[in-house]
Amino acid sequence: MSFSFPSPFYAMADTLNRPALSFQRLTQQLCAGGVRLLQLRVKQQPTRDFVSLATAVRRICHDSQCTLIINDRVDVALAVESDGVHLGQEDLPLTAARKVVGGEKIIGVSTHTAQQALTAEQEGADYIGFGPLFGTTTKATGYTARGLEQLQEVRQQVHIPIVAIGGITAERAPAVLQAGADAVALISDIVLAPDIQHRVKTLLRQLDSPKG
Ligand code: 3NM
Repeated sequence: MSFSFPSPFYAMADTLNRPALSFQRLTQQLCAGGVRLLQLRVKQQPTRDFVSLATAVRRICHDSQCTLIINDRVDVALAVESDGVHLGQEDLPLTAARKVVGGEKIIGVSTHTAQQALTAEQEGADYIGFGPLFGTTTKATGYTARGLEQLQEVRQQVHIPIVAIGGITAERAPAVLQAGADAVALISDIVLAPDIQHRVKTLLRQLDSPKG
């Protein structure tokens, strides 16, 4: 069965090393703002800590009917019974990940070129990430900004849902959907906002009105 995003906002729970902000608190604020799809992006934590905070985040998401995707780690996704897992180009290859998690879990793959996008689709990804769409300092992707035109080209070539990522703001988000993305992922614009819940609501309003 083909997958579709439950929301055009794909939230990313990444605390960006803000010591005052825990993953749990961030997830609570995102869900309170109306998030229905969230990736837990944990990069520098021992596996035990990742599992323990993923368990807490899973509970919050479950209570808010929010789909939870775990970044990078198939084992953590299985352990906490998340809805899915998101893989980078350097992580477990898609076909291997599918063998491990079976057919039920959502698998998304980060892609940066049309070729990577096509490969991910052929190998059975449920959706792809495409980026960096604009300039970003949040992640050193090794790729220049792809821009809306490349997004449009990828949209013409793949049929699975696309979440665009990288340098997107609430104000720019409607144009990204118009260029063919099914969802937008934002980190710094949301996580660094003084009032995260309010910023989420602003974004969701922008995405609701076609012209932003
Ligand atoms: N992946 P911000 S860009 C996590 O291109 C991530 O695959 C990217 O953060 C990719 O919204 C990126 O702060 C960072 O720019 C997105």
